[in-house]
Amino acid sequence: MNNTKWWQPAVIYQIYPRSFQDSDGDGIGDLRGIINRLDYLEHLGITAIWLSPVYKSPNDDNGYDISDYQDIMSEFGTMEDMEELIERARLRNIRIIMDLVVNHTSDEHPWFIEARKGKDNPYRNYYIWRDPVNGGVPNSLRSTFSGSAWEFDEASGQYYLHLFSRRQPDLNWENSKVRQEVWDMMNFWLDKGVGGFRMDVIDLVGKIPDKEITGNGPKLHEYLQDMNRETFGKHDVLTVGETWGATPEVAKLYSDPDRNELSMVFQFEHIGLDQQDGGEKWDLKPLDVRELKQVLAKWQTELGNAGWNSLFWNNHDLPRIVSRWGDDKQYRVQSAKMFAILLHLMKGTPYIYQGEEIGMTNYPIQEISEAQDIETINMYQERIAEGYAKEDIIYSINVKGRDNARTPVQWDHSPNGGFTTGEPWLHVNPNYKEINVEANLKDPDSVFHCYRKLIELRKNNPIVVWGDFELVTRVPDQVFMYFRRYEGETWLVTANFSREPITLELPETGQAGEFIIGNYTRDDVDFKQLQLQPYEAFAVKLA
Ligand code: TEU
Repeated sequence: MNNTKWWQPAVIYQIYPRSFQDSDGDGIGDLRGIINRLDYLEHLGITAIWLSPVYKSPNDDNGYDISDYQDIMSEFGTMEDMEELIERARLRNIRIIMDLVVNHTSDEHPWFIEARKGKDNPYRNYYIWRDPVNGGVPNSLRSTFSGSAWEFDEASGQYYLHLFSRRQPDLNWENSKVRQEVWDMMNFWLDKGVGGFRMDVIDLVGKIPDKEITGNGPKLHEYLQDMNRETFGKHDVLTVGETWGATPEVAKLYSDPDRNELSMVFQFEHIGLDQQDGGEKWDLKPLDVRELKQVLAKWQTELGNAGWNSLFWNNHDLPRIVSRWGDDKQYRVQSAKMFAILLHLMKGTPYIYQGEEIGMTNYPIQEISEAQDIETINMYQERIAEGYAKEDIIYSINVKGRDNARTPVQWDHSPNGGFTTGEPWLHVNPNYKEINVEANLKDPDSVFHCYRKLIELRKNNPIVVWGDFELVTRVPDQVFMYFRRYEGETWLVTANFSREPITLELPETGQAGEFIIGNYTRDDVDFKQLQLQPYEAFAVKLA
């Protein structure tokens, strides 16, 4: 393919710096820690790192509340460290993708400090202010982190909008000065040689608060086309938008190359499948594998050539997939590999979230005092006030809470899993003695080696990058099976989503050829009588 972009055959690794590797014993991960682990990431084989925010921040939302876009959080290091990371990664052909958080700033950003000085301040219009309505909030917009999205400012008698924490005031994108500030800041980072941007809640920047429109506002795509032209369009970078409400139709608007917006978006349709209709993420229902198959297959086929998928199970906001939809006890290793094989042989760019590649699990809490995450803590307080039972809230937190993904990376069996010599900012999962990088590296059958092999398969087989996808529908509900086809070659990928063995009869599939990868040792693949073990997954070429 002539028009291949570097990010199409790529695999991206997400680092949540606070929890990755501490180098100075303060209990908080840092840039030096990442630099020290580049060998490991190169060994895994990844193409780029998506770095969650490292900018200056008071950490109300762990760096997603930025007080200076052109400076580094002091706990993480200095701008020199950042430049060193970019350069040392580049020497290994690893690019650094920055997190672009421009829906909002911190309330400690100088723009907001100025803005709240009064209605006449030149920065006032950088944010969204409204007069009270009937002595109360302007309207019923809610914050993702519970409560009203409007916060009253005593001094001026007006409310400001915050779709997240009250310490994350929303920027006013209708103000062209704000957009220019964002472009300038992006160019500052592009000039430093970054490999692109992951764009935090980018679908919100076209909001019309007065009409209670937040996602997919009318000017959203115009803004993104401007952004592309004014900033990264001149560079060979990856841009991925975080777009919670995207459908395939909407995703094409962002990622159709002819429209000059983004490389791809994160879609979250599969992520909502264990959430009750009309409820919040905390209102749980069991996963129906049939729905998962239908949703992922739809995304695989509907983007066509006017878009590009990103593939992920995990990020810093989501529970660990092996605990969520797999079995993190008896079949932890098998189910972790099953999710890897199933996703990494699909079409799109896969994202691995730190620790996923060694099969890290959720870590349940007993008391809310053990939680660190603002979303979790605010929701707990709100639901307690509304009369929910404490046990039920804690249960939901253990299933869905964001701290699950944020416990420190488990490097070895030394105290704190080798993450820090100090007191870790968030509890280390006590299973670190068994589940850690060192043990994974030693064991050729580990989850790590499965991920490593999958990354290599993608690099060496165009069918993984470009092949057409077809879901196999004549299989039991718990079996996820698909074909990839490219230039006369066909691969079949299959996964058993249950703890029970399943026998399949698929004589029409023909003869199996070369075995590509699997999470069990098998002698052969016989489609007339195919016995799948609990959580078994494999890929095989058709003869
Ligand atoms: O997340 C957007 C977002 O909507 C999340 O808060 C999400 O709804 C929730 O966590 C699902 O569990 C992005 C970042 O990924 C998140 O870490 C930030 O807290 C948020 O934006 C605000 O910047």
